[in-house]
Amino acid sequence: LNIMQNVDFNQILPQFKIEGTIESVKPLGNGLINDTYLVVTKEENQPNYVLQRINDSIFTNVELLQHNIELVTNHIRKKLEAQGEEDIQRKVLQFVKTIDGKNYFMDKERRFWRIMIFIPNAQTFETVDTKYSYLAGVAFGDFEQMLTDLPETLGDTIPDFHNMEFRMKQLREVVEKDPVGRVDSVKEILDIFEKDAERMCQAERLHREGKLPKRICHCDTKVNNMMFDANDGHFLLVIDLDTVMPSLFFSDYGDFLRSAANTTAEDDPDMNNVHFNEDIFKAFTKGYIESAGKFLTPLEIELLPYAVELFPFMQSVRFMWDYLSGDHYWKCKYPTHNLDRSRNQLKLYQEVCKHEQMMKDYIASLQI
Ligand code: GN1
Ligand code: MG
Repeated sequence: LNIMQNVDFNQILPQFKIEGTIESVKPLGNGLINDTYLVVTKEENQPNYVLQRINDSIFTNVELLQHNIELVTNHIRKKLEAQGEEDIQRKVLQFVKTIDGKNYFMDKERRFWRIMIFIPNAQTFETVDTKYSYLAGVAFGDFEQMLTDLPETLGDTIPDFHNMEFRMKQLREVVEKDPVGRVDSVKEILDIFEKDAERMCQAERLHREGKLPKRICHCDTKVNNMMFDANDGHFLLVIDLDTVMPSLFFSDYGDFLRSAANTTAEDDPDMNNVHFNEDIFKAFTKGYIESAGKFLTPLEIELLPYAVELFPFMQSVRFMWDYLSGDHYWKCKYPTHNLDRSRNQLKLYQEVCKHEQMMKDYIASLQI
């Protein structure tokens, strides 16, 4: 096998109980955090695999991370079996154990690896139309529903991950230190953050007051984390389970619209391209309320428009934090990549805010 990015796959792959003869290993997808490879086997009747190097500077507790994922996938698999689902292999991720029976492998360089079975005949999208948005809405509601009775509580893979108060604190700390001297150039943006910070932190306050529960969410519901059948487009499964953990329930709803209802990519440097797509909002919301409406509280439903505003705002703050820190978190292709991402998400936030009344009216119309 070839050696890619200084990785000797011959050291890693034999550690896992994979079946078939390995033909090739090549990079897969465009994740911004982990490195992902497709492992192709020669035999027709053997699966292909997805090998991932877990970014352990972000997921510092790999043991907990993999434990969470195992609990979640096992739980979903049981539910699907009980429902008599026939296509289980394509409806939930299946991780492959190592020869020692573990769900990850640490190599000599202390790099962490995991393998899952490749989902055949499936596709992901970077953008969605209204039909897929509607399906995604139903799917995320169902996904959360299946996890409402998970018997064990999941650990916080990344503590305070979607906690807006924490994200503001992180930002303020880096602004204070200004380690790479970029603060002066972004003062105007920082002022906008500060102006709206208190309003954006209302969910954490409501949680502290006991009014808003934290339950198990996916916490990374970008469009490209869902898979659909390659032939007829029916929804298959939710992937990228790294951040499945207790969070505010409207997390997944808000975060999906952050990527799906943006009329351009999250890193488009031309802010004139950034608008909020009302039709995508409506289609997704319809699907989500149809499935999740059964278990959301009235307050959670009331806060849905707020969630659509919160996620681009939070993402803008997070990208800015990384920009001011010197770009250690997200992979960057050029020096102001994180700055462009931050400006893009701030513009999206401002666009969403203009649609607040429309969102409220639409949600109210669905519940009648
Ligand atoms: C990261 O791993 P990926 O690319 O799906 C990030 C999300 C951000 C997203 C922005 C663990 O997701 O929270 O919304 O980038 N995941 C983590 O593109 O920080
Ligand atoms: Mg992803």
